Amino acid sequence: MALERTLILAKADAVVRGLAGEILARFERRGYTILGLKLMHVTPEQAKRHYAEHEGKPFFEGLVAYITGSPIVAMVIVGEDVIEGCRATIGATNPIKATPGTIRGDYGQTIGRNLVHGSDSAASAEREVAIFFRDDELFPCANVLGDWVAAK
Ligand code: D4T
Repeated sequence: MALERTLILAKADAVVRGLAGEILARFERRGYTILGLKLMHVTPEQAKRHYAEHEGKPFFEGLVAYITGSPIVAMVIVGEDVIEGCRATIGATNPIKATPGTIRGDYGQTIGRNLVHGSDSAASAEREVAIFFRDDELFPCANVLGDWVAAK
């Protein structure tokens, strides 16, 4: 077990459909701690940094347009093995393959509108948190066990 943090995005389609609260609630109910939370407009520069690994792929331009086209809700969440836990709650990338009970399995139809992002490794999480949050936008707080969780 490791105390980790992860970047979660309730993407534009989730916010437009009024599902940002439902998505946040799923992580809260697992007992994870919210360290940062904001509604924001993603710039093309932030989107390209975030999805750098997909640059050049056929879906890249559409992905950038989708995440910059309407506000998203970004969150930093902390917990024991939170990266794997959040990805399990989110479900498979393609909603049609996602298990019912997961966010994508319950609310998604297509891979191009899959509602939510979750970091896939500790290294990705650190890189991605820095794209979306300044240090002073993260708030240390007590977790479910009463332990103090630092912002870094
Ligand atoms: P994110 O990054 O949004 O949490 O998704 P995943 O980690 O589950 O999946 P990913 O990085 O492989 O894909 C990023 C993003 O690109 C969209 N996508 C992906 C797409 O529109 N068409 C595709 O063929 C693929 C592979 C969906 C998620």
